[in-house]
Amino acid sequence: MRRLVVTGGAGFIGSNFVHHVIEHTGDHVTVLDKLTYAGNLASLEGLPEDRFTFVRGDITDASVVDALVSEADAVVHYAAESHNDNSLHDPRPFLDTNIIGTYTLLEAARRHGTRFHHISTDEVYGDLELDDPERFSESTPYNPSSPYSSTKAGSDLLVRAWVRSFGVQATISNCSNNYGPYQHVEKFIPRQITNVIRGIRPKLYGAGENVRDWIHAEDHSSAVLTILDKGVIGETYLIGADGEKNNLEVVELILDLMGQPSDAYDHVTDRAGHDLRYAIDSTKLRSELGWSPKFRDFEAGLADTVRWYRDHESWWASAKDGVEAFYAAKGQ
Ligand code: NAD
Ligand code: TDX
Repeated sequence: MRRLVVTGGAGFIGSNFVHHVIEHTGDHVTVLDKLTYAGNLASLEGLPEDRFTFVRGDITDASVVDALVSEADAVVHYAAESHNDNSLHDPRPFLDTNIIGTYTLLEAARRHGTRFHHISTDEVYGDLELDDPERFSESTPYNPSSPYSSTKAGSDLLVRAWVRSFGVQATISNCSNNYGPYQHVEKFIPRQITNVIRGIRPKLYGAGENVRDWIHAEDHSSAVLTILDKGVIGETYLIGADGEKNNLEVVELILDLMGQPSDAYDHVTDRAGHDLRYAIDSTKLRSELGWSPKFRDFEAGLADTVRWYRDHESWWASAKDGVEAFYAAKGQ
C-alpha cells in the first residue's frame, strides 16, 4: 500500500484519479485542495474512510505541504488554475498556484526524497495548423500562447530543473483536452450541455474551426497510474486518445444528442490568442509503458456525459449563473 498525496483532488480530473486509485489499487490517498471555485467536495463522495483523507489547504503554503509530503510515498500534482478564459481576465492566480505552488511542492519532494508526478497539458506546445500532418510529441519545442499555458510550461520546466539539479524523482505527463462527468460548467462541453438544459443556445467562439484532441478523464487517470507505476524518472509522457474534433462538430453532436436542431447555436466573440489545433502523438506511452485508452467512441462517451449533467443538476446549478454572467460581460 502506497501513501499518495493528490493535489487538486477535488477538481475535475484530480477527483476522477482519486476514485480510479481507490478502485484499482490498495493505495491510501490524501487529497490536498484549496477548494477554490473549481473544487467541489461532492466530487469525492463515497470514498472509503480508511483509505481516504481530505485536507483543505493551499499548495503555496510551505508548512502544510511539507507536513503532508514528509509522510507520503508519492505526490501526484493536479492542483492548478486551469481555465484559459480566466487567465486572460486575471493572470495573477495562475502565477501563484501554477508556478509558486509547483515550486513549493518540488522543494518538499526534494527535502523528503518523495516520488513526484506532475500533471500538465499539451497546451505548453502552442498550436498546430489545421492541415499540419505532424502532431505534438515529447520532442516538440515549448511555445505556449496564454497566461494559463505559459504558467503550465513554467511549472514543467521547474520540474525538469529539479530533476536535473537536485535529483528529484519526478515524471511529467502532458495530456490533451479531457471530457466526462464532474467538469466545471465554465469549460466548453459542460457549458454547452448545461446551456441546452437551461434553454440557452450553445456559444461557439469564432467560426468553431478550432480543433481539440478529446480524451475521456477515465483514460487520463489510467495513463497517470501507469506512469506512476512504470514511468522512468526524468521522463515526459504525452497522453492522448486520437480524438481530434473541431468545436463546431462537438456542438452539433451535443445538439443532436439533446434532441435540438443542429444549427441551434450562436457564434460569439473569439478568445484572444485562441490556439487553433492541438493533437497528441502518444506512441511513447503506448509502446514503452503498454498503456491504451478504453473510451474509443467519443459519441458514446459524450452521450454518457450529457446524461450525467441531466441527472446531476444539483452538482452544477450553483455555479451556472455566475459563469454565464462572466461570459456575457465579454460578449461570449
Ligand atoms: P480544475 O480547475 O477542475 O481543478 C483544479 C483543482 O485544484 C480544484 O479542486 C481547485 O480547488 C484546486 N486548486 C486550485 N488552486 C489551488 C491551490 N493553490 N492549492 C490547492 N488546490 C488548489 O482543473 P482540472 O481540469 O481538473 O485540471 C487538473 C490538472 O490537469 C491541471 O493541472 C491542468 O493543467 C491539467 N490538465 C487539464 C486538462 C483538461 O482538459 N481539463 C488537460 C490536460 C491537463
Ligand atoms: O463557450 C465556449 N465556446 C467555445 O467555443 C468555451 C468555454 C470554449 N470554446 C472553445 C475554446 C476551445 O477551442 O472550445 C475549446 C475548448 O475550450 P475549453 O474547454 O476552455 O478548453 P481549452 O482552452 O482547450 O483548455 C482545456 O484543455 C487543456 C483545459 O481547460 C485546460 O486546463 C487543459 O490544459
